[in-house]
Amino acid sequence: MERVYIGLGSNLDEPQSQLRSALDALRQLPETQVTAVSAFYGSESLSPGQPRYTNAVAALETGLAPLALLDSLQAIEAAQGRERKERWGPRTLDLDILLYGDQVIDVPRLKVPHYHMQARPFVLYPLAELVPESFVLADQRPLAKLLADCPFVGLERL
Ligand code: PH2
Ligand code: MG
Ligand code: MG
Repeated sequence: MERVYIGLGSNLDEPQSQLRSALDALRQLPETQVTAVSAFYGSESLSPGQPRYTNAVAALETGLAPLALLDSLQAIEAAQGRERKERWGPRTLDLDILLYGDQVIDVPRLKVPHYHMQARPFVLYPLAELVPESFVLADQRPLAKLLADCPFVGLERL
């Protein structure tokens, strides 16, 4: 079993309900337990002119291999009406693998740790609720330094 952190995001069709449905779907995955869920946070989209996002992070213990987990997450996104028309388009549901144990994964379909997660307050602050005090990112920055480098700006704890 590996400890995995999933970033959840939605900015279409009742985002908070989308996140709650996605958490239920994660709880149904084989070989998987959802061990913790952060608070929900609201923020402006990084892409101007889009609806506000709701984001959260979930901690999982899973026996699914990284690409099997990715397949499962994409199936949940599709089941909740995710349409992939444009990169960074508005979406009913986005499920991103942020961390998969301490593995570094770099294949065309999947890059872990998730790109730029340390620069996005809507990922870092919910993640910080769940990781142990001793957490360090691959670049060796401890959590306190990561948070200091990424101020809690524009985030609303819901
Ligand atoms: N996700 C994006 C683009 N912009 N903005 C916010 N606030 N939250 C997101 O999850 C987000 C975004 C692409 O994945
Ligand atoms: Mg994303
Ligand atoms: Mg994604």
